[in-house]
Amino acid sequence: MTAVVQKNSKHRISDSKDVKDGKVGKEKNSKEDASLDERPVREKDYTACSEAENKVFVEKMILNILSCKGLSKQLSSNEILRLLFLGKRLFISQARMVEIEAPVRICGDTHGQYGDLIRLFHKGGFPPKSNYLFLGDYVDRGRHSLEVILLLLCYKLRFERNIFLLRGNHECAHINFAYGFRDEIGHRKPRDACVIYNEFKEMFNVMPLTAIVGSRILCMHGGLSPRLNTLDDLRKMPSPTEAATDSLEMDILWADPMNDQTGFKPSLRGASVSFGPDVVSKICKDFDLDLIVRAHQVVQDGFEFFANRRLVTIFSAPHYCGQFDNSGSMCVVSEGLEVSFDILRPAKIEAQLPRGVTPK
Ligand SMILES: [Mn+2]
Repeated sequence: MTAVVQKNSKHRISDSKDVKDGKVGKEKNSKEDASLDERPVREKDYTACSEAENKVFVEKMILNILSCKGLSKQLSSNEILRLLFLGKRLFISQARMVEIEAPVRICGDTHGQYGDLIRLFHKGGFPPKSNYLFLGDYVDRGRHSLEVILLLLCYKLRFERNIFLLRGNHECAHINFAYGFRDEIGHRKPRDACVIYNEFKEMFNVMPLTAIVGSRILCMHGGLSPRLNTLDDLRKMPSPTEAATDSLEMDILWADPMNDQTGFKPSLRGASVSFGPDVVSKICKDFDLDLIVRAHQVVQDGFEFFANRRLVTIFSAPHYCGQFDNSGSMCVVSEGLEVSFDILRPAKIEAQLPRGVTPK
């Protein structure tokens, strides 16, 4: 695919090492007769773990999830809560707009399609062999949201400078309560569903919303906003945030490009805005950018350009929901900031499912 961006040497990863305290751990209802291993531990139990102990723990969780024998059996509630505690602590410590070096592979929506996530890694290389930036929407719709978000979280914890996870609009509680994730937790961890769901919500609220690759490629889940005036607006976005209506955060998570319009208009989704090609051109010029990469919409080939190749939509869930025959793709950004695409054709049968799930 054509190179659309140019080289820039000022690549830097700006993750702070400062780790602020997060908090996790709600006492279980005492009437529940949980075994010691299954009982969620208190915050002090997590914070007492050394970095070395956490590393061994995360490596074990990666192997457990990849073993595909069924996450409900492989990961206890306690282990999930410990991962969420570590994830929240890491996201709080990092910049609101993550600044990433190339090369990196940028992925769009995955939506609980765990088998397809594994196909993406088989194609692109499992972390840390390749660097990744995911643009959100890990949960809802598909049947294996827990595997998708927890595997990605484990990789983030183990290789924090090789994989970056942005938040999508489905990482918002009012959405994932209604579109599958809350129900999946309820079915698979019924006894601890409330506390697990609440900890996911708190972690999602502190995930970063934007990334910039090589100072030239701006990335987010949804799109642009009339409230966006400088890159510092993105660096200074509030955290935690529930991305309320009529806010910059909401537009970053929800907005869509729209042909045949100029400027911003209310979105046909009934939330946020849509924006014309002129908005993309102006932002690229004003912010000195070559390309905007976003996700959020199903596109037939897995990627689709807009605004004279100044914006591209990436979608990484092939055969979406079992109802579309779309391909998925990854946007491959080379060290010299050249852009190409790896395509996943829709598979009839979702590969490597952890449990006996009927083909979509
Ligand atoms: Mn979305």
